[in-house]
Amino acid sequence: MTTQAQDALLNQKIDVCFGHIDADRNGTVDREDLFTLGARLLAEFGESATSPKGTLLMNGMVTFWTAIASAADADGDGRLTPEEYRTGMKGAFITSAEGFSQAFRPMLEAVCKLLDTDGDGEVDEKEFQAWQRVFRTAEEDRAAAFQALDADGSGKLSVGELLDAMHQYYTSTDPNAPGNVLYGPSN
Ligand SMILES: [Ca+2]
Ligand SMILES: [Ca+2]
Ligand SMILES: [Ca+2]
Repeated sequence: MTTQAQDALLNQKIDVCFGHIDADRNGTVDREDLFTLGARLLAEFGESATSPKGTLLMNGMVTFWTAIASAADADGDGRLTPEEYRTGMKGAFITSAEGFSQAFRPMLEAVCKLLDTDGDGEVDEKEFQAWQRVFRTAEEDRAAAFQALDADGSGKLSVGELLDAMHQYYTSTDPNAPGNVLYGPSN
């Protein structure tokens, strides 16, 4: 059960995520939107969709989409309204730790592999910023988010730290969860 304040926090964060996916900005999200986002991410990092990293990302997106659509596409039209998207995120991933680890985490891991261009297990600020630019996060928010998450000021985030922040962002109902600032302090 979530309180009204927890639900409001979740809705606010889920709506930001909806904005990331609604590539054509027509107010609903569908598979094509998600693939467009994936293609933009791959282009930003110079990967093809058929490379190992590209395949991992696109497969992760298919799994994610299948799970959220089956939880939320009430009218079966293949599109999710913001309201359906909230329902889907909560039903498929937030109230189900198993759903998160099976159908959401693989996509997030694929994103991290893409960002960690040299494969040393760390993401630097330039890579972090490039990813956030694809998500249309405002420049000042991108910089603030990186600083907040890079707690030891090393200029890098480990993939583990980034995955923890993502997990908190997408699922935590705690207003003080550090990962809430992933897409900017205003969220
Ligand atoms: Ca759309
Ligand atoms: Ca629908
Ligand atoms: Ca790296």
